[in-house]
Amino acid sequence: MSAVLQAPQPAAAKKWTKEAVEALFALPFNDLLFRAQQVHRAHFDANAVQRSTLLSVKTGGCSEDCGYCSQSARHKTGLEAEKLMPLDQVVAAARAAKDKGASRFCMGAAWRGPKQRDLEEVAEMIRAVKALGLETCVTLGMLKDGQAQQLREAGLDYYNHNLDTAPEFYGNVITTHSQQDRHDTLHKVREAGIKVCCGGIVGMGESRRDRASLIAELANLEPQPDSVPINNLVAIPGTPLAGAEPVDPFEFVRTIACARITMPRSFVRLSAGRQQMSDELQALCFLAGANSIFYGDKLLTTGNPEADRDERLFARLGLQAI
Ligand code: SAM
Ligand code: DTB
Ligand code: SF4
Repeated sequence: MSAVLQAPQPAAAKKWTKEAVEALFALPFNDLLFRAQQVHRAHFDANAVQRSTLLSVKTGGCSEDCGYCSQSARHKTGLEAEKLMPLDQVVAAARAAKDKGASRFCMGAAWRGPKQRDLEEVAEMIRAVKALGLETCVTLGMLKDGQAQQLREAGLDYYNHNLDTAPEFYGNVITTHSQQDRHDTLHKVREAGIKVCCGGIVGMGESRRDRASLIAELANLEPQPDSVPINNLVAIPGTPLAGAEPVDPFEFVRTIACARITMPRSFVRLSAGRQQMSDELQALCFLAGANSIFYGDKLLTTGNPEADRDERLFARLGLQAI
């Protein structure tokens, strides 16, 4: 019998164990991709890719010590900290993103969490972006009681808050907050009726077992996240992870495939690190079930492929933007 048919299924309680995800990772590459395509096609148009544009509305000077991040005040990355961006600049960037064909606009702030005053300004941004006819997403760090509700009232569609890595590996990368803190914020977001965007990073020196454990954690969130960004580490000089060994590109594709199989109805986003990828590698990621990208020439502080390059790639692959 082919390994495809023997591939593991979630346990009866519909919980994914890290062992079951590890067994997916261990499948022959072609079998894993075939299985991911089957799942993908059962739930999505296989040729449609959603596009979100990112804007850093508050850059740098963050109190947290996340080992991958250019924006931590604890790392000497040469990044200049900026104040919260004025509303008119945010609206101009959102309008440009819409004109280029993005469907969602995601605003990121380098905070441990927002202060009440900040939150009110961000709520204004959400209202204004929403009025342009874009879906809205923000990523502001940890939320206190009542803050998610305020964001929802402003019309927020998605909140991005990543689990980032396996629970067992989290303390190797971040010490100023715990992964449980992240779960607590995700709970508040869900309770407020906001859709959850939650994923992680590959290539921080974690093992395959850790990657399987991250995917199992994400897949066991109830309900599963609406969007799952899978970031390939962008190694930033001056951060503790500047010298991290890049992950084998096929291992990255496997991670996407495992996310697709375990989270069949979620949008899986091929996220940071795309600028360093060939068109062929990106095509493999789409084949593995990625159906969302960050679109526009900048992520938060690092580069992303130019929109024109993505347009050409979509045309060559016959992909439609949604
Ligand atoms: N401060 C907020 C937080 O931590 O949730 C929001 C911004 S933070 C930059 C959002 C996410 O970007 C992180 O959780 C991480 O997954 C991703 N990220 C940050 N720097 C990265 C890098 N150098 N390479 C890949 N992903 C990165
Ligand atoms: C996510 O998972 N990836 C995005 C978004 N959510 C906010 C951020 C990627 C940041 C990459 C490094 C940088 O540009 O600073
Ligand atoms: Fe701050 Fe977020 Fe960067 Fe961590 S990932 S240092 S919380 S901006």
